[in-house]
Amino acid sequence: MRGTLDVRLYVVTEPSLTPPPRLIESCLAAVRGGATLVQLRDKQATDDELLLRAAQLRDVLQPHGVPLVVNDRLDVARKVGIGVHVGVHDVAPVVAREVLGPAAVVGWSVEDPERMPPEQLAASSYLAASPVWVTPTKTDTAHPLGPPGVAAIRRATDLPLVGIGGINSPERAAEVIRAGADGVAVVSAVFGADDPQAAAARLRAAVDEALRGA
Ligand code: TZP
Ligand code: MG
Repeated sequence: MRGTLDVRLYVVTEPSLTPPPRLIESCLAAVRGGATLVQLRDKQATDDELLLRAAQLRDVLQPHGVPLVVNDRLDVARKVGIGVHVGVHDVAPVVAREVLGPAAVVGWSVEDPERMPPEQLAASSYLAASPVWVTPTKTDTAHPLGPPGVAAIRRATDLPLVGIGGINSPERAAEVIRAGADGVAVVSAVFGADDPQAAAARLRAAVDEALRGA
């Protein structure tokens, strides 16, 4: 594994699949199944709701040693003392790094291996190749990178790298790892499953096996 951050199984919340009453329990189930990193992604919550959920999740994940990042919201990350994940249309990693300091987790979505300025890479803790495949979970994505796009990003950087988008089976998870990623980021494959813990465990096993073969 490259870097020190464990990105083997990265779960991303989605309000329609992890509604607030079940948010904490869903994330803990994913962690019991082997999730190593959690992103709170909720574009509907009010500021107060997001702050509260972020603080609650931070507290329940902390004993498991699983870091929490919040999608987009640098202000929330700063107030709650967690990391942030930014995309191409959000604040740049250098800005997030400046605000959150050297120890924070700053994740960056990359849609094009040709557009990864060195200063943004230097400010990032990990990269998410986005999307690997078309996904119904997020339709306003860039053109899918496919495993070859993941491989191109891998060639350009040693940062911890995950694929995201359409990773809906252990087979696809293994394909992303074989392309050079260190882990996979998923929404529906875990949180859309009847048994999120078991689904996470199956994905994690596929990732671990593919990493052993990498
Ligand atoms: N960013 C790029 S694709 C995506 C996000 C948040 C959604 C991934 O969802 P799923 O269900 O794992 O395909
Ligand atoms: Mg974003």
